[in-house]
Amino acid sequence: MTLLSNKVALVLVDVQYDFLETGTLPVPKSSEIIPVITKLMKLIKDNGGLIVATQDWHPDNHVSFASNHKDKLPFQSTIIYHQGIPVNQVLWPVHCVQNTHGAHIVDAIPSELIDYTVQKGLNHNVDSYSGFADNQYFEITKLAKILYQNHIETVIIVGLAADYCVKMTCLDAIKFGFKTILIKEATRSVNPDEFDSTMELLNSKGVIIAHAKDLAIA
Ligand code: VGL
Ligand code: ZN
Repeated sequence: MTLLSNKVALVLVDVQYDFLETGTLPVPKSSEIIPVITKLMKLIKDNGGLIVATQDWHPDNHVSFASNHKDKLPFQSTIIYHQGIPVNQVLWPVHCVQNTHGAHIVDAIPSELIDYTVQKGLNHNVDSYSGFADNQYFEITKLAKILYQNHIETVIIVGLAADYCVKMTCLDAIKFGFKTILIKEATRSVNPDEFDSTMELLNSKGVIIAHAKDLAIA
């Protein structure tokens, strides 16, 4: 189906220890995607493509951590205020704290094939699900610039978690004008019940939901 060319970038979203089954914010069956991603990375590199990894990289006082709110538990929601604007925020267990093992991109991913790493979630006042921008679009990351400067036209997105950071990265990739492909076998949801509805929503917004075996070589 899809023809790979040197105008393609593979974007690895948050493939970090805290999102594995053994992490602090476990995504069910997440480790199953690692071999699929590794194979895709080799395929992309063999065809001259670019590989960019995003990395959730929070300070320990981050607003998304339930432990930083009085009387709140992980997976509850609350209203936070960012620059005076009320924002609905899901509260999470402490995860991906800067310079901890949990924030490390998993070692089974061949790091020598990653061209750029884009960190996100550094501002403690606002969460950042998308690899392109924070949740309020107050600041963008360097991801769009990296892709534009490398003349990328198509992005293939994989990683964790399908219903949060992968979803928001796909939606922003569409907004930034990229042909956007999500590989179904290379992503998993925090809430497995939301997987199918997330795929339907992304498809309705123009994201191509593809299978790893659909990727052919130009
Ligand atoms: C993520 C919740 C909080 C993700 C990151 O990578 O999907 N989810 N931080
Ligand atoms: Zn996070």
